[in-house]
Amino acid sequence: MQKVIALNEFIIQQQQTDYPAAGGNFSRLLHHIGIAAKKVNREVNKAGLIDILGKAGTENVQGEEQQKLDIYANETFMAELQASGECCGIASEENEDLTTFHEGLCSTAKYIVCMDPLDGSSNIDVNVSVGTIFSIYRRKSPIGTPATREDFLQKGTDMVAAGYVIYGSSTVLVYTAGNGVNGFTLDPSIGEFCLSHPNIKTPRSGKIYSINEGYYEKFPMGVKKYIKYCQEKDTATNRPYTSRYIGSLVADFHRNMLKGGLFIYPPTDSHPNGKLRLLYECNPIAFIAEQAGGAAFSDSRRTLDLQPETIHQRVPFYVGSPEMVSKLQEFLKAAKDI
Ligand code: AHM
Ligand code: MG
Repeated sequence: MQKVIALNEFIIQQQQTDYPAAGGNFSRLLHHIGIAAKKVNREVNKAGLIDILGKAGTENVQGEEQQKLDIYANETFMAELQASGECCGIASEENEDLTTFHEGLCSTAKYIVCMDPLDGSSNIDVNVSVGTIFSIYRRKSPIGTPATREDFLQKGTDMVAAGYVIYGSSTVLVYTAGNGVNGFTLDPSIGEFCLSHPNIKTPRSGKIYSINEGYYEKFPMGVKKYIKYCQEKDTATNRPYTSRYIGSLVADFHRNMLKGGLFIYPPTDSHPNGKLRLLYECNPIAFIAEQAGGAAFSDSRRTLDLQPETIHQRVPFYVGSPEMVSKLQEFLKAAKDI
């Protein structure tokens, strides 16, 4: 029988080989993220059977309508992170302010977490895949004191780990701790995330471009020209490419990372700085992309090099196969967009 490696076992093994002196704090944090993911998965899977689908009748800090599952996922991840005793603060898409823990179990916690508990949740009512995105940083302020804004406004290059969970036809948890990317599929029969995608590497180029073309008229000229380039026939470069856009970042990125492709969310009329949030959407995805051999840019800058200014800051985002990212940048430069 093939040996199954469960997420917890994998984390402990990695800790022993990569960080033999570590005390297990980080492993415990990831373990609790896994528990929260299983709880959210359970609710996402029975959506439709119980009264958890649909709008909650409230808005989040960005004026976006909250779905009931957004609130459930937020509360579940917050509770598990606190219960781990390893998290001293959380920035969440669903919370206007930071949440900090510095007493009791969390008095020695050294990690802060930025998260989008349920990304793409406007798709949930129609059974489209949604996801959780998270990033983990070491706090800069002294342990035992309330975490500060500066603890959260760290550059992506300071990230300790990042991951996402995709609740799709199967549920997959993908994470990196800066030493490659690994994916674990939830086996519902034993309730464990099992290693299914070891050492993920993205193709250097691909045939998929992902962008909401409904906003075409308002895109920067370089993006418009790049889309036309994707659509032109040229056998030498495998064009025309295929357009695939789910409208759920985790699902779009996951597909492109495995198959080769480019995800683009440029500035638009309604979102002049781009729609996606730097701290808990772009940076974790950028870290995973780079660890898989891909690239991630926000206009001319490497996303991970940006200095965050606010918790809910939005940036343009181009992520995927490295040769496709470079090609898009050529078009942006030629059109003087960047
Ligand atoms: P959300 O965090 O409110 O769910 O919004 C983020 C989502 C991403 O998953 C997706 O890439 C994007 O919004 C889709 O936006 P649009 O509908 O403008 O194409
Ligand atoms: Mg989101």
